[in-house]
Amino acid sequence: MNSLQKYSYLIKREAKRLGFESCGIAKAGFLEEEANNLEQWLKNGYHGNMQYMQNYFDKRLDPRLLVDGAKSVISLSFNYYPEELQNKNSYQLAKYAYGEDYHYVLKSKLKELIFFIQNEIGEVNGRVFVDSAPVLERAWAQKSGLGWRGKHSLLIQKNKGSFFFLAELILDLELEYDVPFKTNHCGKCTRCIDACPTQAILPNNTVDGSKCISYFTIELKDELPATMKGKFEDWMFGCDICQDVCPWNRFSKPHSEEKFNPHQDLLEMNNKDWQEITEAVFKKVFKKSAVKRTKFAGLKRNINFLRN
Ligand code: B12
Ligand code: SF4
Ligand code: SF4
Repeated sequence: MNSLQKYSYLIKREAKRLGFESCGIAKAGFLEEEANNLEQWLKNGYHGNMQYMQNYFDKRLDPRLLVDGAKSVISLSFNYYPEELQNKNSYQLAKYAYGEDYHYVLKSKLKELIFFIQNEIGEVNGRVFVDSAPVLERAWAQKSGLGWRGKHSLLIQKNKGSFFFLAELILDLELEYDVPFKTNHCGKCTRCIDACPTQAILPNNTVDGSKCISYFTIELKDELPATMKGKFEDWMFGCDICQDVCPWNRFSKPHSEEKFNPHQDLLEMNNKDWQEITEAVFKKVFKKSAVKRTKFAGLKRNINFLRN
């Protein structure tokens, strides 16, 4: 085993120990194939009011502009599929938001991973990323061999489905690179496209973010548009429809991260409980949750939209 292979092996072993289910490595460089598509996506206004998607265009396409001397992008996945689902007679919350905010939970694991690398390998510089940075996370995951992009645009793995988060480490360390995932296993299936209640999934593996229920219920700070009335089914925060109908998700297994377990009340609450929710209950049920980002008023806005 040469040193590149040895370092890659050690990193993957430690990532697994920290709870990451998959870990793949790609050579850092310019994302040529994605450049035109990203430009087109923005030109078409698919980002809606998510202004942050317009920022750092060049950095988003090249991790070497995010980390000096970057050589490797390490992509990681972390399962969030819950053991128990919400009451059926209840407004729905996206499954990723049941427990503690994943940005904090995963960031601390990524920091542990980078400390491990610095201790085992030596002076390595790098940064950790989860979701909010200008990194095209699914493109890197595919390049690192983790899986393919479904028609709903999310990353899917054959034996695991798609209910996992993605995260990255960008390092100035050369490593052994995995083979990009080249095949697509959606075939003729169009279940996600057919099931999306707002027709946000376009025919070319692209999602018009400005039409997605997740965008409306989480990202949009203004009033919800009347044209969307009656289209959100029961979703009050995020939306899992395109993943729930995906046949690959029959392989989802419950996660084992205690911090992602929901407050018991969250599972038991029904529509009436949600309609009558007080700020005190909101604070209790969503103590460290990503739902706090919409604030109490945001969740109330969404619930009222589903009600009236
Ligand atoms: C912005 C964003 C959103 C937006 C926009 C969604 C989107 N699909 O872009 C909104 C708010 C709607 C959203 C919703 C959700 N999100 Co989100 N989101 C992001 C974020 C921050 C950036 C994504 C991005 O860069 N979009 C921009 C476009 C340009 O990217 P793209 O889809 O790759 O575009 C390509 C295609 O459109 C294609 N294309 C475009 N035009 C054309 C034309 C042709 C001809 C062809 C062939 C291709 C093509 O090329 C483009 C460039 O590669 C990422 C985190 C990150 N930093 O990457 C998380 C992320 C993608 N989200 C995630 C999740 C979990 C969700 C939700 C499931 C949450 C929920 N339950 O409510 C939903 C799923 C909705 C869906 N089906 O996409 C996870 C996905 C994990 C996974 N397994 O893939 C991520 C990776 C966060 C994370 N760290 O885990 N999200
Ligand atoms: S998350 Fe819901 S609204 Fe968004 S693309 Fe998927 S099915 Fe459509
Ligand atoms: S529902 Fe079908 S088309 Fe959509 S991502 Fe899953 S396999 Fe692909």
